[in-house]
Amino acid sequence: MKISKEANPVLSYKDFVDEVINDYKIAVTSRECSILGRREVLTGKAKFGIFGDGKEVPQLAMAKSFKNGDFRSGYYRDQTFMMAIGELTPLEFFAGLYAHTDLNYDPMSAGRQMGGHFTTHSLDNQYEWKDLTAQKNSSSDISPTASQMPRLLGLAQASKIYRHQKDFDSKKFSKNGNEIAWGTIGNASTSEGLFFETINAAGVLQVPMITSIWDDEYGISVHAKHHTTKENISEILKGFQKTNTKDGYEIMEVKGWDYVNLIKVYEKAEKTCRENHIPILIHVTDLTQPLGHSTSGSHERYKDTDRLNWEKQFDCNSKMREWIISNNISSNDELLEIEKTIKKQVKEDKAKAWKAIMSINKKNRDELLNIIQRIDGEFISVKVKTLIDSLISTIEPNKKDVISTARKVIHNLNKVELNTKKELINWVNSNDNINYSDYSSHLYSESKYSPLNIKEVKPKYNPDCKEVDARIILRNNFDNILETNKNVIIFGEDTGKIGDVNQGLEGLQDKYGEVRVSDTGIREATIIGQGIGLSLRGLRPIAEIQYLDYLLYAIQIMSDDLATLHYRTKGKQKAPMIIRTRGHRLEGIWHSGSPLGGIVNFLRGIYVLVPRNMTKAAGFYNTMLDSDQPCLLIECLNAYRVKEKEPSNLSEIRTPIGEVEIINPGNDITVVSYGSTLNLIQEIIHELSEFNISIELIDVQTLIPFDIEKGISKSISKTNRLLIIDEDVPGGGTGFILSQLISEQNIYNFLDSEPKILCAKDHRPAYGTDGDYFSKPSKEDIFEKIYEMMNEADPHQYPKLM
Ligand SMILES: Cc1ncc(C[n+]2csc(CCOP(=O)(O)OP(=O)(O)O)c2C)c(N)n1
Ligand SMILES: [Mg+2]
Repeated sequence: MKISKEANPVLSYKDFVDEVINDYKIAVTSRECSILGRREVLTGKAKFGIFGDGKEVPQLAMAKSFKNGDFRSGYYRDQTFMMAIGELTPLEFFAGLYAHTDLNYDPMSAGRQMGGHFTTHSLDNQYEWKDLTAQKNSSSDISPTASQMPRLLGLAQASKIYRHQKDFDSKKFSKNGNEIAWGTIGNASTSEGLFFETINAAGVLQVPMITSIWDDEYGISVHAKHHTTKENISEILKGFQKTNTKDGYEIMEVKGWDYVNLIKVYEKAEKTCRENHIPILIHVTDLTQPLGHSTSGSHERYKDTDRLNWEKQFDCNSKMREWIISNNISSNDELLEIEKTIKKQVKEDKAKAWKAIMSINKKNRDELLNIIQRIDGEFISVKVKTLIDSLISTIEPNKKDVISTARKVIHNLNKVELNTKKELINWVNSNDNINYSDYSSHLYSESKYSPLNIKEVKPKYNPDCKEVDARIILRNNFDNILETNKNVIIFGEDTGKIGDVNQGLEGLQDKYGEVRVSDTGIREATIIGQGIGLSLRGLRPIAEIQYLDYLLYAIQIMSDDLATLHYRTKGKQKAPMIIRTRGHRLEGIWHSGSPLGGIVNFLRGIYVLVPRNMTKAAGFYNTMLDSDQPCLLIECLNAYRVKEKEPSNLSEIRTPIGEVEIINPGNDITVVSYGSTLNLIQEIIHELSEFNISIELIDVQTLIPFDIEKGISKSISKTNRLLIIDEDVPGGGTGFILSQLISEQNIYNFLDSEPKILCAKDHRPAYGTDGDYFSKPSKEDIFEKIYEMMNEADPHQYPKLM
């Protein structure tokens, strides 16, 4: 047998034996990591473990066909694959298990993710793209089952785009679109909608995507009979099979312990997929879970004796071992020797990983004790002494033990003035910086491309400039973008042929072709997944979600995947996509929502931009495309046909991020709002002035990040009154704004009266003009609320209205 004909056309018998033995060593190493990893959790050194045992052999086969430039999007069982492609060592495996915060030890997430969540580094230390065609790539795993699927679609589609559209800048990302996106998923996770949505979309798009299903018949304790019709996922997906006349999938099935056939199947799949961009599904059956699902329980609770016995017999590593001996590739004694050596090596690596963490923690502890022990004895209370003794007796302290002791000691020295106490406080503060960097950095771009570094360019207007429907400004701006930024592609429902439902892209598919401006199926989660995957491979997608109300279908993947990506890789991957949507006030429950409270809270990690008009929106698109930060941009649904003046410098305008704008200066009340509601408020400013009320109206413009220069509190320091208005439910967007103003801008001292909020009713907005009027803040509501605040301030001049 030749293991890999393609890679090794003249493989000698010795090379063949070496390759098999090397594979076996990887399988044994991986298994040993699982066994020792489980023990580390059960003895309390690590918190949680979920390992790759029972799935080793198919991953060796997959790794053989995985080439430079390819991408994996998988899940927590793939440690053997990561070892086989040279991206995970046992030392790193244990460093991850112990949550080492140094990327040099845990390159997967610097301790931010639990073990079993793998990644490779796409960015160098300056946040520039590495040459992804010269390395094997894995997108960063996340825990929600099947959530690796949406981005897999985009990773695969990038190859198709690079192959067919040559003017994209593909140097670091693709060689003629030859790269495959490899997905892995557990059998039970195929029950998720995200799986089916992705499989269908990849079939439609015909992208180079190979999805392997690791089938061990269970999802934790739940058997396949509760998960999958006919208990067989490849059987029920047969309708997707390609025929002579219709595009579709190649579907393959193979036993997970059958080393030889696995290699053959993967080689065949690779060739078909890489050359012809045909999506492939490989159903790998007969897998086992020898150590149980995770460290949280044991599988003896739910598998019967027959099943447990079968799993022992069909353990893929044991079967591979049997095959090696029966084919005289090696002997039992030789294999025993190999296994012994590996066990010893893994044990040593485990010890090294632990020592690396402990040496930092012990150094911290010694530094702390050195300071505390210099505090004059008379100030050491019994309580403080107990704290110190407890820390000294903790043989293997974690960071928390050390810092929490330091802080408690400071609490107990509250009435004492001492130089050593100051030293102690300084020590804690300096650790705060380190701990911030270890646990809280990289939520947003920290590179030189951060949008916060991009300067505002204001729109200019010719003296004879005409007013146009605002959508024209947006369309002309997208035209400029597509013309000048070759890596931008725009897609969504009704985005291509008709140029979106509000014609902000009218005519642009004709001008730039179907690759650059395209229609998608109705599948919000995978529209976002496409965007994530494409941007992980250097494209600049603008993914359109037709209405803000339907963002809820996509919010899970935005929250779990996109929003955490840069953070969970500690800056080693980025997906600077733009999510374009339209929302706020129109008609009916599902076309006028403005659920910003949910959005801003779910999407920390993604900028949330809420332009009040299309000129502002155009400037935001331009700013964000100069940056490397993902964002959600919400256009006002009722503003496309409102007239706006068209700037003469459209392609140059840049709307600043994190800056509020005072759109009406005033003295009595600071009124804060955003999006469509602003226009209503603007419309009553004149009426208010007739009642001798002057409001300072502030457009927040960007909810995340929020008012970095603290413009709102400056305004409140002048007016001493605050009213926040939006059209979200109570406690939604307005709650977020108020909490920002209290915690970041300390507005309490500036206020002469209670801060007020005006927002929509608790329910979704009812349909029609009247539904809108009685569900959301109306002009009369706004007027009365403002007047009421003036009445409270000066009842004489502003007598009660009603
Ligand atoms: C959305 C979601 N629901 C539930 C879980 C908890 N969970 C983690 S793994 C798992 C079972 C997955 O089984 P399967 O896909 O067959 O993979 P296996 O562990 O068997 O390899 C469940 C229910 C989760 N991580 N995400
Ligand atoms: Mg399973």
